[in-house]
Amino acid sequence: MSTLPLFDDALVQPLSEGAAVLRRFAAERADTLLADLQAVLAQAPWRHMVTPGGHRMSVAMTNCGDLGWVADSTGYRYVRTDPMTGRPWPAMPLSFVQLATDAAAAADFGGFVPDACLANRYEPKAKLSLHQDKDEYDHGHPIVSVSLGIPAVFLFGGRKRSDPTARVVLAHGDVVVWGGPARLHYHGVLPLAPGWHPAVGNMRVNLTLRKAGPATNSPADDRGEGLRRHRRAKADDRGEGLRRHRRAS
Ligand code: MD3
Ligand code: FE
Repeated sequence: MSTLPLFDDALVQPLSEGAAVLRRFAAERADTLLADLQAVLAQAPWRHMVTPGGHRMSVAMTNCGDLGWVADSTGYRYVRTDPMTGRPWPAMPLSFVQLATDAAAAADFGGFVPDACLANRYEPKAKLSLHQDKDEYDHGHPIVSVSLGIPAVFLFGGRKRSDPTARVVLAHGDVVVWGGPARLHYHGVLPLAPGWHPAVGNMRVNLTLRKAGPATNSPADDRGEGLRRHRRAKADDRGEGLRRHRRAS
């Protein structure tokens, strides 16, 4: 007996092994996601973080969930408390969790449950330089990204900064899932062109849903510490600082 597909295959565009664009996957949920984001912003407003190199990021950011990504003079990391308010990050809205789990499943990553959402706000000219996402505890989990508002040109490279990059336009409601071999690929966003979207105005918002921390309250905690130690040893073997490749300028 046949089953209905969860998502139209024609709207799935593979980018590389482990990475797929799900065109308009979040379109019908966009208004709910945006309303839930407004509630997050009331507790944890947009802010421009400053990199360890002293550069103010052109993209404004905030977080929700158990862990939030921050940049400051000492580096890049996930923390439980918003440094701006001293309070825990707002809870992750159920609409975000549901979207992440559904999109990951449609891209064949079943059982994905995010514990962190980094929200990015692009105003015209804002950009994100080529970087890898390496601050999460276990790179075995995928990242789900949701684009809302005016379109942006996304750059998708390879495992080395010098690898060639493909350009992909990401529009309102598009979802991208990055896992497997694509998880550590370099990527970035070109400076945003001016535009207008009826639901979002003159900006682009990107939600990145992540599993940033170790599994908790389970024997997997022990496995997790073993994994962390293993990775540290590997990085030492390569004589490579953990943060060396991350978000340079
Ligand atoms: C490819 N954000 O927040 S989302 C980021 O559009 C980030 O705001 C971009 O890069 C944005 O770190 C791109 C797409 C994305 C997220 C994670 C990835 C692409 C990725 C991890 C590995 C490879
Ligand atoms: Fe990234």
